[in-house]
Amino acid sequence: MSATSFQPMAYDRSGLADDRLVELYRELLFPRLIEEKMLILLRQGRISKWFSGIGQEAISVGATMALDPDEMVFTLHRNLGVFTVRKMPFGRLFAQWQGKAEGYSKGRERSFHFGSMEHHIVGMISHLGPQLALADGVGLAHLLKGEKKVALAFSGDGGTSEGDFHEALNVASVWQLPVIFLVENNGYGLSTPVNEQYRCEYLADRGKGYGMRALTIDGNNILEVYRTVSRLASEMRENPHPVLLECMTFRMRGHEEASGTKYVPKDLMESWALKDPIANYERFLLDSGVLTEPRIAEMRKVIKKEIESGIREGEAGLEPQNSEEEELADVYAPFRQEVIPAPVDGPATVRRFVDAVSDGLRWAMEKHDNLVLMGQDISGYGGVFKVTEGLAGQFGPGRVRNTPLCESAIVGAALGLSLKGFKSMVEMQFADFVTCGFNQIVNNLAKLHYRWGQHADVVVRMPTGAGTGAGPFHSQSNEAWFFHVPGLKVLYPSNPVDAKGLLLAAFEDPNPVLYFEHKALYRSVSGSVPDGYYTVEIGKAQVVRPGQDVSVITYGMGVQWAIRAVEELGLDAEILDLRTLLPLDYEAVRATARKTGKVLVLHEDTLTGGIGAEIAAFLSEHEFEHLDAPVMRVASLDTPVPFSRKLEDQFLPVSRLKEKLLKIYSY
Ligand SMILES: Cc1ncc(C[n+]2csc(CCOP(=O)(O)OP(=O)(O)O)c2C)c(N)n1
Repeated sequence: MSATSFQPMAYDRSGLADDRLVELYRELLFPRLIEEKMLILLRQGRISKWFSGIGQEAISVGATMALDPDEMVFTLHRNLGVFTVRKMPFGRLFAQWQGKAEGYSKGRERSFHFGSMEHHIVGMISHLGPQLALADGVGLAHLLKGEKKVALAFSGDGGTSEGDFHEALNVASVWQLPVIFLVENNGYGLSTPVNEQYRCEYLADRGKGYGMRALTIDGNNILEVYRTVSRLASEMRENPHPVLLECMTFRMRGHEEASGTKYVPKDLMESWALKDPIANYERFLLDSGVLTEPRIAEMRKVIKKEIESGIREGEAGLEPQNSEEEELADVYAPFRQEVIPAPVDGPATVRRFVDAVSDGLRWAMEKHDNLVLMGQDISGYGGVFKVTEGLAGQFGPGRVRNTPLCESAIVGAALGLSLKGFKSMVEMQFADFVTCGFNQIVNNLAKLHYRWGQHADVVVRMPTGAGTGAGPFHSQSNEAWFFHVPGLKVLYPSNPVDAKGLLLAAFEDPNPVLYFEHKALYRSVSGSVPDGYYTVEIGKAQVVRPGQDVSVITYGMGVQWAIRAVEELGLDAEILDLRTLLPLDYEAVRATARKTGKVLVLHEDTLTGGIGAEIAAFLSEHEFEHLDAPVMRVASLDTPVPFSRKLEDQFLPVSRLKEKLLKIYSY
C-alpha cells in the first residue's frame, strides 16, 4: 500500500472524556521528547547507539494504554512508548541503556533487550521472531487459569518473514489463545522495502491462512490504535482468540541512527512526515478546544524536566562491578536442591527405562499442579515412544497437550508459561528435531536469568541416540551442543532408577533442563525402581562399578557398554556414570582419575568437541601429576550417523571400546 492512499487523519473521540484525550497526548509526547533528547546526546557522544521509533509512537502508546496494566507486552526495539506508559522510572531506563549497574540487567544487556515483570514487559532478544511464541505461552496460561486477560506481542514487517512468526500465529490460532500479534508495518526492514519482504497486499491478509481474525489500521492515529486495541482486548478477554493487527506507519529515521535513510525516496518520507502522529493529534486537540498552546508548552516543560533529571540520575550510575563469582552465580536462578531419597527398604517394582520415565512424568504431574506437558502426538496417542501414554486420560488434554509441528513456538510457549508461574515439559519427538527449537533454547531459555533475572522453568525431553538403524536424522547425539551453553542444565540418565529420580529433580529445578533419554535404553534396560516419589541429585556423578586399574568416565548408553566390556575383559576398572553433564561433576572426575591414574572417556556422541574433550582438558590441566597415561577418548566417528546397521556398528564407539580399554590398561 502506498502512503498516499491514506485518508487525512480523522479522529473519532466519541466516548472519550477530555481527560483521557489529554492523557493520551501526554503519553504520546513523552517518548518523542525522550527520543529528541537522545538524538542530541548521540551527537554529543554521550550515548553510543539509538534505534528510533519517531513517527511510530501512536502504536506503542495507544496499544499499551488500551491494555490492563498487568497484561503482558512483548516489545521490540521501537517500543519506547510501552516502557513509558507502564511508568518505568526513566532514570533507571536510561541507566539500562548506558549499561550501568542500576539498569534492569546489571549492565549485561543492551537497550531494550530486557524485561521487567513488575511492569509486565518482556523485551526482545536480538533475534526477531522468538518473542511472539512467548506471548502464546502467556495466552495459554490465561486460558488454563481462566483469567480474562490478553497478551500482546510486537513484530516489525521484516520480522513477519521469520518462521517464528508463522509458528506463533498458527499455534495461537489452533489453541485459540488470547494474543494480539501487532505488526508495525513501517515500510522497511533495515534497508529492505516491504515489496522485497512479502508479496501479499496487506500483512493482515495472512490472517485468513491462519484462520485468524485480522485487520489493518492507521498506526499513526492514536485514537484509532487505542480504540481498536481496547475493543479487541475486551472481546478477547470474554471470548479468547488471537488477532493479527497490522498498524500502518513509517520509519522516519534510519534503522539505527548511524545507518541513515538514503535509500528511502524523498517523496515517501515527505508524505509520511505529514502524517506525524503527534503533530496531527495535537492539531486535533487544539482545534477541538481540549488543549491550548500554553498548556501544551507547560506539559512539554514538565516532561523535559523529568527527562533531564532521569538522564542525570542515569549518568551518575555506576559502571557494573560484578565480580567473576557474581557473574557466574547469576547464570542460573538460585535453587538448592533438597534431594528426596527413596526409602531404603521401600516398595519397588521392576520397571523398564521407558516406564521409569513415564512414572516420573506421572509423579511430577501429581506433585506440580501447575505442570503442563506439550509435544507432538503426546496426548491421546501417548507419544511415538508411548512415554506419555495414559497421562492425558488422567490429567486431561489441557495439561497434556498435542502441539502442531513447530518446535520453536512450543519451546517459546513453554517460556511464556514459565513467566506466568507454570512449569512445563516439551517432548522433542526425536532429539534431532531440537534444531528447529534451538534458538529458543540457547538464546531465550538459557540466557534469561543472566540477562534480567527471570527464570525459565522448562524441561525439554530429548529421546536420543543411535543403534536402531534410524539414519542421520533420528539418531544423533547432540548433548554437546547444549553442554557449551551457560544457563542450561543437561541430564542424561543411564538406568531406570536415575531416569525417574533425575526427571523428578528436573521438574523441581526452576532452571531450563535438557533431559536426554536414550531410545535404545527404553526397552532394553530394566531395574528395580522405588515406587514412590524420590529425586536424584542434579550435578552428581555416580561410581557404578568401583575399580583400581583404570577409570571409564561415561554416561547414558556408554555406561551399559562399559559394564559389559569391562566384565568381558575381566578388568578391575572403575566406571563413573556422569548422570549430569551440565553442571559437570568435576570433583567426581578428579576423584576417579586420582584413584586409578588412567582415564578413558567413552561417549556415543562423535569425538571432536564432545564431552570427552572437556574432561580430557580438565584432567590434563589440573591432574597431570596424578595420571599414569594420557587421557584417552573413545567415541563415535566424526561422521553423521549412517543408516545401514553395518555402517552404524562401525560408527559407534562400542566397536572400538575393548581395544581402547586394553590400550590404556597396558599403557
Ligand atoms: C533473526 C534476525 N535476523 C536478522 C536480524 C538483524 N536485524 C535487526 S533489525 C532488522 C530489520 C527489522 O525489520 P522490521 O522487522 O521491519 O522492524 P523495524 O526495524 O522496521 O522496526 C534486521 C534485519 C535480527 N535481529 N534477527
